[in-house]
Amino acid sequence: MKKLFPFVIVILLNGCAGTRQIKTAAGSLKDTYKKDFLIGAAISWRQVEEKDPVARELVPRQFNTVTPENLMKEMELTSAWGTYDFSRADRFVDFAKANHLQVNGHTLVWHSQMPDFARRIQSADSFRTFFTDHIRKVAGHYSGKVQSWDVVNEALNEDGTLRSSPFLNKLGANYIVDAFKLTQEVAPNTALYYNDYNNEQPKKRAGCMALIKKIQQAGVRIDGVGIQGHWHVGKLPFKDIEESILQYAALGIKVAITELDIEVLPRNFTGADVSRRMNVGAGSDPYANGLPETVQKQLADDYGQLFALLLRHKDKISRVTFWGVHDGQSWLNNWPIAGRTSYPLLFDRKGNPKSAFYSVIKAKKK
Ligand code: 9MR
Repeated sequence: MKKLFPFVIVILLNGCAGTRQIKTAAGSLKDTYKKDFLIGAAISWRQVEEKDPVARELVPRQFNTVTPENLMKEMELTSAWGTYDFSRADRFVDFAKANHLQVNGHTLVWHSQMPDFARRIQSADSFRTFFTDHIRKVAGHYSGKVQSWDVVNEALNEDGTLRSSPFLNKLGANYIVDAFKLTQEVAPNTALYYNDYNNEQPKKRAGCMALIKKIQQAGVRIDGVGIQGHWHVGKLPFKDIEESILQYAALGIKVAITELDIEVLPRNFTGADVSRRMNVGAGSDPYANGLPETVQKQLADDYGQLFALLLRHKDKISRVTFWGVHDGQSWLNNWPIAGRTSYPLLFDRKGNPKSAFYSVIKAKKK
């Protein structure tokens, strides 16, 4: 009987309450990785409002940090010069506090999702006023309430040069240093990150390293770099990821995986440039009726291998955040083609753990 004891408990629990108890028996990500790094998820307004019952159950149990998927972006906070509405973002912060979750602010400076009025500003002086006021206002408002900020998001091209944007074009190449300096002044106790996709790739990584060094040489604080981690099943660049962790950490900063998901649907390019789209074609939504076992397994293997790699470098990693709580919420259902059925995360649409979830748990136990 002694030997059978744990099995009996699991069977009893399963018998009593169906799938809910299977999840409990499977363990939790945040507890499994509690000595290694934070485990997070991006959450939506609907989830903050607690209208997504699957997320309501999973978020407090599985994660210890959250990122607002959209709620703190420029366009969400201000739509007219000098006017700010923090009500929804504040509700997000309250939700995090009530559920004992840390918060990563996302994001202060991004060329996408800018309010129309800011896009229309012609003069460089006025644009600088908008830029300065925005950072002071937003980072100041959340000082002491968010543990980290993605200060600048996606400022680099694939070849490592600076991306053409209203920020670069109106403020010049030093705007990134300025952004970190302004944030540091109003949020002295918040960890400051530069965040991008594909910055594990050698050319973009070199540009990212140069950017980080430039900030440091200006005597301005930068605490970490975010590698977003929008990867594709069967094609994870493990070698580049490992090399990047080592190189970034050698600059004296932490590395976070900030927007992790693994796409299983066909796409003819990599990365996460939201302005890129693909046309609907034959076979562009192949798994509308379910994910084949072979792909499910490949997804699980990729996730397992990735977490094993991250664990080897846990001293350099601060956080791993998934870009969504469950498959039903993922942006990949609507990008780069709207209305597809994607399966990039660890929990399915009903909140049940997938094979990939068990691989991530097992990676720790090995
Ligand atoms: O997941 C976000 C989606 O809901 C938005 O429509 C989209 C457009 O701005 O942004 C998505 O999040 C992006 C993140 O803010 C920055 N890196 C790429 C992410 C996926 O596009």
